[in-house]
Amino acid sequence: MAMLSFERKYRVRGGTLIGGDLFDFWVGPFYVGFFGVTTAFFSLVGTLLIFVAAADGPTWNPWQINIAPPDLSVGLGLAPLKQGGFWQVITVCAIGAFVSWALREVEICRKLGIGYHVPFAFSVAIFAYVTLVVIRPVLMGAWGHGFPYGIISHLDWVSNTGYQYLHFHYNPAHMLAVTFFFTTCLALALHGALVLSSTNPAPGEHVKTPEHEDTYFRDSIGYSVGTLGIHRVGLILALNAGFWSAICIVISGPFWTRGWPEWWGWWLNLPVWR
Ligand code: 07D
Ligand code: 07D
Ligand code: U10
Repeated sequence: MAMLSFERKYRVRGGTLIGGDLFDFWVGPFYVGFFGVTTAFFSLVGTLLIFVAAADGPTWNPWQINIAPPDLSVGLGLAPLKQGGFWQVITVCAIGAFVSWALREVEICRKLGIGYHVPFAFSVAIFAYVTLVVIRPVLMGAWGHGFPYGIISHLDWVSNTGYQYLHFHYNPAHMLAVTFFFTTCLALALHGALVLSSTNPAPGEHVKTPEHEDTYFRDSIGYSVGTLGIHRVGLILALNAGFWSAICIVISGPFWTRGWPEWWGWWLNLPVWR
């Protein structure tokens, strides 16, 4: 079915979580819905506040704009706008926008009658972000532990935070997260390559079947996970990358305050070496 005639068929009312028919319409290609309105609201207000806060700073160089969280001395209190308050309101807007976007995804899934896999996956990214700017700062007792909003400044935060624990590569959850990121790339490269190799043949050649794809991996590594299976594998790998990222940062500070190399002391102290 051509895309446009399909859209005519499914673009009917219903499936909304909230607001009934109120915002149940499309603007051009975009479905709106109650959560489209809240997404638009939070992202507009949040972006506007980034500009207002930047106007207060020393530069309009997009790389150098920096909107910092409050000083650690503010603890978990509210700060004046220009001393971290902007960061706090922008954080509320960001979470409002991300969560609204996820719920808008849910409404679109309900309209289509498909599973909630996409909003679930996006929720893991939101979880990583909320871990960085809410969960970990709350556990450590100050909003000042959140990362600053700025292209270069957030990199400085990652580096500084890493070195506070001496050598972040020794964080075992960071190892898991990094491994999942690398494996996700490997899996996507293999999958993209395999699908193109069999379904996008040279001119004059036949398109091959999923059996060809299965057989390629049986021949090369002795096992094929299958054409549906590879998508499960991909999703599980990618979700684990985000999940273990959140874990690696939330344990740094709230649950482990020394250098990460020291954590491996348990290994050196195993009775078997003595
Ligand atoms: C390709 C989908 C499209 C999304 C894009 C990002 C903005 C920000 C706002 C000037 C894969 C849009 C960017 C809206 C502009 C202002 C105020 C997604 C794709 C193109 N980072 N990070 C980047 C964010 C964190 C780290 C780039 C966001 C943590 C490192 C971009 C967040 C830590 C490096 C960016 C976030 C961290 C980057 C490319 C939120 C650990 C790089 C991102 C909300 C996770 C790389 C100069 C990309 C770079 C980079 C955005 C959080 C580390 C500016 C929105 C605190 C080490 N990050 N980041 O392609 O070049 O993502 O930086 O959590 O090297 Mg970051
Ligand atoms: C948080 C983004 C969420 C995004 C959302 C959506 C918009 C809209 C609009 C485009 C989680 C945003 C959308 C704004 C845009 C339009 C229209 C994703 C998030 C909700 N590290 N490290 C990680 C590696 C080192 C350190 C994670 C590698 C050093 C710290 C990942 C290396 C030290 C932290 C990772 C390496 C160090 C991390 C990041 C190599 C520094 C974190 C991915 C090869 C000296 C962070 C939760 C992530 C983390 C994190 C990889 C090196 C420190 C596993 C490969 C040794 C302090 N590192 N790292 O989390 O876990 O994505 O954050 O050396 O905080 Mg690391
Ligand atoms: C996959 C796949 C597959 C496919 C695929 C894909 C995965 C099976 C079949 C998809 C993959 C690709 C296309 C590949 C490329 C993708 C990437 C590399 C990922 C990264 C993507 C990007 C960088 C693009 C990001 C772009 C985005 C997010 C779009 C930006 C959107 C907007 C600016 C509009 C958003 C819409 C909203 C908020 C809802 C509706 C709102 C409007 C239309 C705006 C108007 C607003 C209203 C009417 C509401 C009123 C607003 C109010 C009241 C607020 C007022 C506030 C005031 C303060 C006044 O597996 O194979 O193929 O294709």
